[in-house]
Amino acid sequence: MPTDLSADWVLNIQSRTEATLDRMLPRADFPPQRLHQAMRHAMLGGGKRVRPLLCHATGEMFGAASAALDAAACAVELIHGYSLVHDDLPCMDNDVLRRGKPTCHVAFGEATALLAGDALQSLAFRTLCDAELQISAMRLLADAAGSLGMAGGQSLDLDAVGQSLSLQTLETMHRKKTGALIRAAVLLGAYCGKADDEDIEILSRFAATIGLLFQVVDDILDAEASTEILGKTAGKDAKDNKLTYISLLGLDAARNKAVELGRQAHAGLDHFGQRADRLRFITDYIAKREY
Ligand code: GRG
Repeated sequence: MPTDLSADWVLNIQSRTEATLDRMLPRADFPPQRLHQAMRHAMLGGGKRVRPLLCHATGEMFGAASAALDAAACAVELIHGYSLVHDDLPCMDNDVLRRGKPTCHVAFGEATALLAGDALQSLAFRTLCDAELQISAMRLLADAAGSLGMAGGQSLDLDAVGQSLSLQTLETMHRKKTGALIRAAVLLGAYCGKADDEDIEILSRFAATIGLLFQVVDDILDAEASTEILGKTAGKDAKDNKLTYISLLGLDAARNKAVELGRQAHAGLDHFGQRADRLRFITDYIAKREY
């Protein structure tokens, strides 16, 4: 697939996601206005929309209807948005900037940001109901977001502060914290297209691989930024000395691991031939992203 066509496709899905979220989110002037403004602040006007891209790319492989894909893609993105709002709170990472804007609690206060995250999560499931997707899609998203998925991964991350982790434990945490939602994005697309069990199994393995790739690249970018900005030793998170792939493996080995995960992800798509070209493009986009 020519790269420029894929780049156009990415822009198209990103703007389609923005427009669909804009329609789904309650209007800012509808009461309770402050809560609705906070939800819109968190969701609109930023983000790479990696999860919607994965959902659409997978669904298109199986000829899924675009309305169902819009709903599924936005449902995953709403869960992602909620997780970022809560992750930025003072009781978690205490971040002041997100997607180039003040974080939700900085703009609207802590209590409203907490509620906005809660309401975004509810809206995600409401969105799946509207699309009349099967119960299995709701179960998939609920499992990915809950205590055995993303929220559980965040809990393991909190428990790990100040501890020395093995590579295996670090990967278990990331598989849950970021990997579970990435897997849900891919599989929701497959569900929308009624993919068969064998294809779901292959896509599930592919999604697990790009979930780890996403995290290794994130750690590399963080390490490079903290080394550049603060002149810190590579491997420690700029804020709280969190353990990362860099602190466990070193920067060069982490870069090699990213290359190897990218190779594994591509190999996992061989089964689908050219149909999976968009997923190949997104894999490279995740591997080579610079922000
Ligand atoms: C609070 C329940 C709860 C969970 C939080 C996902 C998560 C768990 C926290 C995010 C913390 C973080 C920065 C993790 C690194 C990987 C990650 C998810 C980065 C942000 O995702 P991107 O790069 O962001 O897809 P955009 O803004 O492009 O959507």
